[in-house]
Amino acid sequence: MSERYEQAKKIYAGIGVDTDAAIEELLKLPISMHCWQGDDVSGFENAGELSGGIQATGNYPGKATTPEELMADIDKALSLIGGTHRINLHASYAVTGGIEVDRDQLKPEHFAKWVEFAKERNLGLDFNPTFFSHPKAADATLSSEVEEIRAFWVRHGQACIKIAEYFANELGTPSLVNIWIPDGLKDIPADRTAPRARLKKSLDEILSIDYDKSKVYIAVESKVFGIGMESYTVGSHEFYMNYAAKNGILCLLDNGHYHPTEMVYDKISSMLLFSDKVALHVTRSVRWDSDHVVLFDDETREIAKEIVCNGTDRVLLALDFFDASINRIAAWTIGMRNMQKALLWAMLRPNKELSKLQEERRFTELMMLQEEIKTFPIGDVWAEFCTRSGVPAGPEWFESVKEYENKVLSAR
Ligand code: RNT
Ligand code: ZN
Repeated sequence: MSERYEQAKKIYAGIGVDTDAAIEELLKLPISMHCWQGDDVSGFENAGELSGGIQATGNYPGKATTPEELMADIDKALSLIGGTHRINLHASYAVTGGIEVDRDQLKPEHFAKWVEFAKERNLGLDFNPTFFSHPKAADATLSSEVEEIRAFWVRHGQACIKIAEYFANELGTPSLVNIWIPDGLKDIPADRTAPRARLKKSLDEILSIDYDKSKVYIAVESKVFGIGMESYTVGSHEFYMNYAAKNGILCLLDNGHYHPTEMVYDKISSMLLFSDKVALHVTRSVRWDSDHVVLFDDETREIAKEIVCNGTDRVLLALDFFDASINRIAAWTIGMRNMQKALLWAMLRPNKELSKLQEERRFTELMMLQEEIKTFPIGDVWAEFCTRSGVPAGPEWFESVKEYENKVLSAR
């Protein structure tokens, strides 16, 4: 143990915080790392343009274009991120050996390579049906007025549940299936109800299949608007919050998906008073749902505080950003490490004491203490966490990313 850590440990002990306990907790706290930062949400289907009103901007060289490349890049990133991990996959990342398999025909076998990858590295897997970047998603998916198209996407949703069940069985850890659809309208709708009624029916049909609820968690992700769908989003927050509550499934809150002053960190406690668990996509939106890399900023820290104070086992935590303008492996590493730093920051607060000050309305003291601890030596505790998990503690990790870029990425 470093001298600096020993010092920091004493300083935190002075406010009643056990740094060793925090490090131990962080080591066990899984974050689901999204595979799609590795290739700008392209997937392996050669589907062409990314659609659905989401956009990855930039064209930094060396993007992964095959399963082997993406897996190698994930390995590189994971070698620089301490603690416990999960990988969050999208259906468009099926490994079909060059054979075209449409989304409604996807089977567990098309993800066997990912299961093998996860097993070898002791990772959990989460899953997302891909309701975008597909010819049948040009107008609408689960809310489509064209019965054949709606039925196609229902079958896709059902296929994905079966794949997640396979993940859970193989890996011995539950798998989260998150449903996000891009359905919406550019301009003022004449009828806001009909598409939502069809979405409701489609979700009912997806959930009607037989699956093990202790192994597969299903979540629905709302959004306020998307590019090209500025006036109306079928899967709005109210729609999904009500749907999830009534049907015993989960809500997934993406902090890029609300009005700019509406904060996800303020929603978590409310969700958890009515539901056993909540799922999150942590991202950073700059002026819109731009999916910038997660930073160690106020918003991320407040989200982390809610996770820690409400129970880390009640929040299914995933990241969701895709920056194509910088080294993609560094983007993953920075975002994951920042999420972990924010969690550590939250664990290093004397949360019970602070809550007591609030309950007793001792607001002067509360402000004083919250501000004082901002300059406590969290960096030394972070370095200890990194050392214990066998990853570089400081900016030196970037050297190995540069080396990988020179050797591997630049040869692509
Ligand atoms: C889009 C949603 C969704 C996607 C991923 C790729 O706005 O946030 O979660 O980012 O499924
Ligand atoms: Zn999201």
